[in-house]
Amino acid sequence: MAGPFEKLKQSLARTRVGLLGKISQVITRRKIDDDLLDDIEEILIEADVGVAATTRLIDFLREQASQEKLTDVNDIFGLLKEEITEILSRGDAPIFSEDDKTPVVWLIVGVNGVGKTTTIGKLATNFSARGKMVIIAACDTFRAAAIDQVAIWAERSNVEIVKSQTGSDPAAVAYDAAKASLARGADLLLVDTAGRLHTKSNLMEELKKIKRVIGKALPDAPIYSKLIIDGSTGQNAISQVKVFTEAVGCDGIIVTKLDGTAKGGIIIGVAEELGVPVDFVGLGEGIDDLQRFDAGEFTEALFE
Ligand SMILES: Nc1nc2c(ncn2[C@@H]2O[C@H](COP(=O)(O)OP(=O)(O)OP(=O)(O)O)[C@@H](O)[C@H]2O)c(=O)[nH]1
Ligand SMILES: [Mg+2]
Repeated sequence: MAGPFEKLKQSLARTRVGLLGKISQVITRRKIDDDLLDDIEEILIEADVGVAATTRLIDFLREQASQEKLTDVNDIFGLLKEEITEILSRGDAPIFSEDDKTPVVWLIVGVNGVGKTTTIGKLATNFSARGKMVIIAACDTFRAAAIDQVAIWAERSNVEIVKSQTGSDPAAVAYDAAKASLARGADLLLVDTAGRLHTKSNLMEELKKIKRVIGKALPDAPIYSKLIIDGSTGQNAISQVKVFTEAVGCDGIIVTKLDGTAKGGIIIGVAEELGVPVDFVGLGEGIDDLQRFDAGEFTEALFE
């Protein structure tokens, strides 16, 4: 079986072709001039790296060229790798902090179908394997079958779940789950929420209410909002981060479905533009297909 780094490399294959494959095509036997930088700029934009990060990368290459640190086209990769690692590192943060009071709460939010529930299953498995006591709150009471779906994940990862009926108030479920986490001495409460269009303000209000209610039940507990982004979304991810951040904050993002997309460059765009840390990446539908994000490793896998 492939190791985690091998898996990451395989998952990034299409993104790598779209980004580095195209760059290697344009640099063949060409000298470093504005034309070449324009072509690289276009490739970065097309690969969903975003305007801010692309500008930064091109400016960096131009500056290196003017200082004659960049004279050979083949050095372009090394320099890009260095600067991309730098961009992604700014978003690197610890998952649990030493002085967190438990239970720590992770409010898992994001638009429809991005992989919130699946990611909760993966996280529950991951953390309980590391000896943390995890409880899941089934707060997607909106979509029929959502409660069963998350309950299956709870069973697979062997963690407790607090749930109610479809149609019941998600904030009430959140409150019960928060109280249960405290009573049982849980380390982590993972809150599954209903998918919502970030443009629907009433649904965003509901999320705020869930967060508020948990804060009442657990006045000392840190409540982190983790935004799930579908890696194949492209530039829309930026506005999703902005809107969710306005509603409930955004303490970290988890980028799913990086396997099979050519748009993985969005991670670089989000890190540069919004400075939000990437906590994990999702690389498949299975319970083990979640990896802790590491800027150096990610760039290494992207460039190999
Ligand atoms: N390939 C791949 N598929 C994924 C990944 N994460 C989730 N999925 C799939 O994406 C689909 C939606 O996942 P869910 O976890 O139900 O998404 P959700 O955000 O909870 O959806 P709603 O609750 O309806 O908003 C499922 O078919 C998952 O198997 C991933 O990292 N890679
Ligand atoms: Mg869901």
